[in-house]
Parts: sequence; C-alpha cells; structure tokens
Amino acid sequence: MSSPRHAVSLTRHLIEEQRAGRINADLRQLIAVVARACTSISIAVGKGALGGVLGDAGTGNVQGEAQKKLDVISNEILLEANAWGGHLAACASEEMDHCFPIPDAYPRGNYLLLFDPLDGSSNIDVNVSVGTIFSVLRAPDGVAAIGDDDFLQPGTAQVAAGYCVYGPQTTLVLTFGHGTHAFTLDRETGTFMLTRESIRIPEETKEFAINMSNQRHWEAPMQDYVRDLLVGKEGPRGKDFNMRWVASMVADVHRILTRGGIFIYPWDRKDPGKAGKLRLMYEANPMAFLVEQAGGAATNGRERIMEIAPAQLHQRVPVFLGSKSEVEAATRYHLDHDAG
Ligand code: P6P
Repeated sequence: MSSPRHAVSLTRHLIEEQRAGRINADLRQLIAVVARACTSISIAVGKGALGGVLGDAGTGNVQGEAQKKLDVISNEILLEANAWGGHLAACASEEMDHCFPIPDAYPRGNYLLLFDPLDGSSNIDVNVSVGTIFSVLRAPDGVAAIGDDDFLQPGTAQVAAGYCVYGPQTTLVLTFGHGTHAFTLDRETGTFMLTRESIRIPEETKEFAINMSNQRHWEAPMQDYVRDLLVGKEGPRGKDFNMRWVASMVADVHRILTRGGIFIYPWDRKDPGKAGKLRLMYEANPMAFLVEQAGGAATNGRERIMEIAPAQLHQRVPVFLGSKSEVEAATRYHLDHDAG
C-alpha cells in the first residue's frame, strides 16, 4: 500500500497560522525563506565529494574552530536568501564575529534571525547527519543601526525557532510557540510536507546522550548523576539506561523529539574558562523552545535555559534537554549538590 499522501504543505501551514492570527506576514515570509535556504543547503550537503564541498575551508570562525567549506557555503546561502525580502533587520551567525545588518540597498523588517548554519559540521566528511538551527527574535523598535547588543534577549523572547536535519530525510522542525511540528522535504516537488503535528516528548526515558570521553572533567554532581545512570536498575534510578551520541546536536535532538531521551553537554574543566561547549543564542535557546513546546524541559543544570539573560552574542551554556522527568532528575543532582 502506498504511503498516505500528506495534504498539508509548509506553505499551507504558514498561511493557516497567519489566518489564525498566530503569526504575521513578515514572519511567514521569514520562515518560508529560511525553509527554501535549508532546501538549498540540503542539496549542497547531499552532493558531498561530488560537489567539491567536503573538507576544510582553510579559515577559522569566532569560536576558534576550523570552518568546513559547507559551513561557509551554508552561511552564505542563509545571508543571501534573507537579504532582500524586507522581513529582517539583521542576522547573527555562529560563523560571523558580529551581526550582519540588512544592507541599506534593501528594506528592513522587524525581526532578527540567528543561526548555526551547519551544526555538527565535523560529521560532514564522514557522512553523518548535520543540520541548520535557527532562532527568531523581534528587533527593538526605533533602532536605526542594529548591533550585537540588540540580539541579547532571553530565550523566552523568541517568536519562532527551528532546525532542519539533513539525514536520510531532510526534515524541518518548527515552533511559533503553539506546539512543535515536523515537515519532511518531498525532493520530487521541493516541498516541505507536514509529517508530525504537535510533537510530544515522552516524559520518562531510558536513553541518555552524552560524550562519555569527558567524564573525568565533569563537576561532582554530573559525575554522580551519570554514575547512577550506568549502575542501572540495581542503583537509585531503579532502571537500566541505553546511550546514544551522534555528536551532531540536531541529530541527537531529533531522536529525542521522536522517541524521548535526555541530551547533555555539561560544563567541563577541559576549558574551565568556557561555560560549556554549546552556544546559548543559536543552539541552546532554539532547541529549548522546540523541546519545551513538545512537553520536554531544558536547563543548564540549575536553571531554565530560556530564562538566562544573555551577556554576549556567542556565549556558551551547559545544556540538559529532553524528557521532562529526566531533565528534572539531572537538575536535582546539581541543585542538591549546591545546597550542600
Ligand atoms: P563533541 C558539533 O560540533 C556540536 O556543536 C554539536 O552539534 C554536538 O552535540 C557537539 O558539538 C559534539 O561535541 O565534543 O562530542 O565533539
């Protein structure tokens, strides 16, 4: 039997959201442009060696990381797609030191777009799923020259967030604050089709995602928490756990949105000056919004990620996100430790 035809396209979903008064025309246009840019990125990623896009670009980014050719290509695709539409005031990207105000040649809109154009890019050369992560904020009123500081808004100020995972399927996962929904790219028509509506993450889980090679660098409550996961049903958690680690946040989060789990990138003393590995503004906040809208939770081990007041555009944060009950358990280990 052929698979059921999915009737609702992303375009129809966006029009119906606008008709319901949940988004306006500019935000609809912004998401439609980002989705088209993700389709172009998906095509570039899919070409791999045939497209001459694998390997390093020979440049570095503000994070001090070597840029892959596809990091730079994906960044350019998103900047060019969003420059002329009149829906944006400025963009900010993991790949750029400072924000990118819309050029004077084009009209400016009321939104700020932040993105990690190709997260997990270290996996590209080994053909593992990677993805684009994006977050949308309102531009402050009456600001003629948008700067980095105008982006420093808490995650609760996001008006939209999403990611596009480039794996066996290309899937866009999106929220406007009214649930989290997934759209799968129909490559024959180039159309994203609604394939999961109002996603719900199971509250309990037996699966955790973490890079165990960093264990010796973790702080005590993190050591205790993972020790109890590994002890399994003989220990205080009373159940056995499984582990997954793709080392591509978009792929790990997509699994958690699909079947539950907890994703953790904690603070570690490998680089004590950094608050964690993942970036607050364009990785942790958008993922936290998506996860919370799907009934999950997201903390930095001690407080809700979306309530953190940002101090810098590229600041990092520890991340615990996924099944609500498990995130609360992990956070409790940290809070109990702090309470002495
Ligand atoms: P590690 C990819 O570089 C990334 O930013 C996330 O996508 C991923 O979860 C994490 O880093 C992987 O880090 O230290 O395991 O390579």
